[in-house]
Amino acid sequence: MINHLPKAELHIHIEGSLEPELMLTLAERNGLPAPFSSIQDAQAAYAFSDLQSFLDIYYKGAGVLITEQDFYDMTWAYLLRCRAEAVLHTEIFFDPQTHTERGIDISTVINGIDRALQDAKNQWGQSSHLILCFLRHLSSEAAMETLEQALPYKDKLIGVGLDSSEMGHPPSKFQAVFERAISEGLLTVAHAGEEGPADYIWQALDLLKVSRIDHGVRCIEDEQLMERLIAEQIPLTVCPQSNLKLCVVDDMSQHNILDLLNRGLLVTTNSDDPAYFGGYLNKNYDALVEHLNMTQEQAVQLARNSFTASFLSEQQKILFN
Ligand code: ES4
Ligand code: ZN
Repeated sequence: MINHLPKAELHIHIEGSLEPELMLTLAERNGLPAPFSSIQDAQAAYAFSDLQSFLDIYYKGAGVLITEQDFYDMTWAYLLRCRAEAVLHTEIFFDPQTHTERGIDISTVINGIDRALQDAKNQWGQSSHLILCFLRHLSSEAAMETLEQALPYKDKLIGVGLDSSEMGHPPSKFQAVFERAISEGLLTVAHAGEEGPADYIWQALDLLKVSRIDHGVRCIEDEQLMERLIAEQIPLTVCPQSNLKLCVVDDMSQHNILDLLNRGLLVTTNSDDPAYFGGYLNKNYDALVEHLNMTQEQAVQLARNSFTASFLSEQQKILFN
């Protein structure tokens, strides 16, 4: 039943949907050394101890993406998953700096992803938005430069976000960049409270003016913050399988997502980097049923929240609900 529930996905890094099989195909197509000698080797390497240990492998994997067609093929594979899993709407993150730092033009990245989104929309009505993420381990100047490079493609973007290594890179570092993005009419989100403290969630809200918090599970450590998130119905895009694989939680049975839901927070469930964390959106719903005894009603609430928390217009939300 849950697998067929109409859902939206609000936290998916498109580079994190690059499966080992396609990675090896693209490496060969581009005449590059394969990041792994086999699919089995790749899967064996996907044993992470924290966020950084994952990011090191994730950026290496993204190195096989060279041409516009590569970005198209990666995005297309994810969109086929959306169709198969009743993900009627998806808001996709991409990391341009992972590619521009390697000499790939931002137009190659955006045009490849966008062409796949348009084809899926035309072929089966797939709804989607695209969110440009800044890498927070790089400088705020580099983020500002990336924003400038992206502005000619502004019409293809709904907003900007902040991802990569959280500790030591607080939201405050990017306040000026986000102010500029907002002045250009872009919405804002940020990863906060995944590994970082609750204070980073406050900063994301107050300094970056975010509409949603990505992850945010450490909000539970700050009761005043909890009350604000409930009162203002600020969405959290929680990623259970990601939190397990990156050791944010020791065991899925200890995940706080249903506690947050029951307290009245607007929480959603998402796959984050499905090729690396062992599954797409339905796998994340299934894990909550298996390990947290999630009820049918709670699953329906999460699915409903995913549309409520989306950047669809109020009119579009009515059509989906
Ligand atoms: C990410 Cl799980 C996670 N956290 C922060 N940045 C990311 N980029 C891709 N996945
Ligand atoms: Zn993420």
